[in-house]
Amino acid sequence: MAVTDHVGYAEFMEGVQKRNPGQPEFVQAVGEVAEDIFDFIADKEIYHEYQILRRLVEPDRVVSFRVCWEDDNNNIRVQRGWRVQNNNAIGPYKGGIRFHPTVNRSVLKFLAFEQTFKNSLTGLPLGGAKGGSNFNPKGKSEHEIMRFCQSFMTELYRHVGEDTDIPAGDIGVGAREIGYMFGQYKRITNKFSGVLTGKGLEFGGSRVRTEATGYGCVYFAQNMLERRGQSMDGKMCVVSGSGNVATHAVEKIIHLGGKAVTLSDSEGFIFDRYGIDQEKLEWVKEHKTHRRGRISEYAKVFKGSEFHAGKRPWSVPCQIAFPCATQNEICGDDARTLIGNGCECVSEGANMPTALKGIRSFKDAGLLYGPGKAANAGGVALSGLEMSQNAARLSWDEDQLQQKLRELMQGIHDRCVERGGIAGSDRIDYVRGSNIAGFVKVADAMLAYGVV
Ligand code: NDP
Ligand code: 2IT
Repeated sequence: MAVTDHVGYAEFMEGVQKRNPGQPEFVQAVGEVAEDIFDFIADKEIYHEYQILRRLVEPDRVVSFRVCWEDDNNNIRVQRGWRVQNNNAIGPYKGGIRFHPTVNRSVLKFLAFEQTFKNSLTGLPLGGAKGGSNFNPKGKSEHEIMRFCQSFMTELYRHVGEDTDIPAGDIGVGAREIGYMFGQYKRITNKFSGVLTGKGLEFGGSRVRTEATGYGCVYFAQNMLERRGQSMDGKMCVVSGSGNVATHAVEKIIHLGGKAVTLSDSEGFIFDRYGIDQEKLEWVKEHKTHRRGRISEYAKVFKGSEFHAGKRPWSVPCQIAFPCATQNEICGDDARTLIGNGCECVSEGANMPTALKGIRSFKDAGLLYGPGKAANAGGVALSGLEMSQNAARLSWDEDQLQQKLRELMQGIHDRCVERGGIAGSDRIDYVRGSNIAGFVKVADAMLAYGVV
């Protein structure tokens, strides 16, 4: 094959911009990864020759479909659904489903792209995908949620399967929604298979899957700290979000002796000067998951806490920050505020919560900075273990799975260290480490397949 002219990073990104108009989140995610990959493959002609990066930024397919459902007042409602199957070089497509009004093609393409690197980094045989809908679950009745999930699966079922594509939860999709979708899949196909992960324990779900993302992202912080001879003990922690990832991050912070003082949702954040203990956390879980309440209520229930409407928690001084809500929730100014207040470590439970300017600030300040594709990979890793259990028709016990989660997070951390060393320093660039480690496995599998 002829030696190709190398396209530089700037020219490559210009092409990505041009081919993906109106998709800022996708372009942002590609830009962050491509910078490191260009550097890494500068002297590796084969990756250029086979256009590996150019192929990785073009999803294998994007399926877009209509989702019709009937609300409680018998109005016909129409939503848009998608499944973005980014890459299946190292395993079947795998990634969550998000129900949120901000969901669009750009958001799902960024998430599916990130997922490809994240899943590779886990060391498990999982490709990358993401799906979802612009459906807003807020304020919907139980039956409306059920009808929507069933209608969503009525189309999605033809694109997924236990060896093809295995969706799971994400924002707005938890155990309840997975149950409705699994029930509909089973009904349509007459198959009981591990087509979704995050299932209830009664029908093939795995222990520890619910906790895995939040716990994993605190383990990742702990791993980064331990490498510097430090621990979580006594550390002041600021957490955003109050959903699955945030609440389980707080739980693990408590287990490891840290002090979590904030939680948030789309309306603002609460600050609890006494710290969020297990009892208060149980209230939050019940309030957010079962009563679908707002986090502002926390300040009315617990003395010593206050609610800050319309604000994010990054102005609260802390040593460790755990962004666990959504993308781009830490902008450049927020990052500078965190650094100015003495923050030493950031571990991302959410996907791409830090904007590019924020990442640059964290790197320049030498923070221990664990990007989402590494720090929040515990969730999908446990999903991988749920798939293994389903395939074997077994269910592993709690202790075994808790131990496996710790090992998986340590493995992910160590792969970042292996690829992310900074010359002339003992510091690690976890962004570069995760991007390169995630890339190499996928790229080498793609080389083995030839031009497909
Ligand atoms: P949940 O739906 O359980 O919770 C989401 C939380 O984030 C809620 O508190 C929500 O507030 C808040 N939030 C969502 N969107 C916004 C927004 N646009 N602005 C401000 N706050 C917002 O989702 P998860 O906890 O599962 O997911 C949180 C993050 O973690 C996401 O980035 C997700 O992609 C990522 N993640 C999740 C994994 C999982 O296993 N669940 C695995 C890996 C990553 P409100 O209630 O007001 O909407
Ligand atoms: O972003 C993610 O990694 C998830 N939402 C979990 C995906 C999964 O398949 O468990």
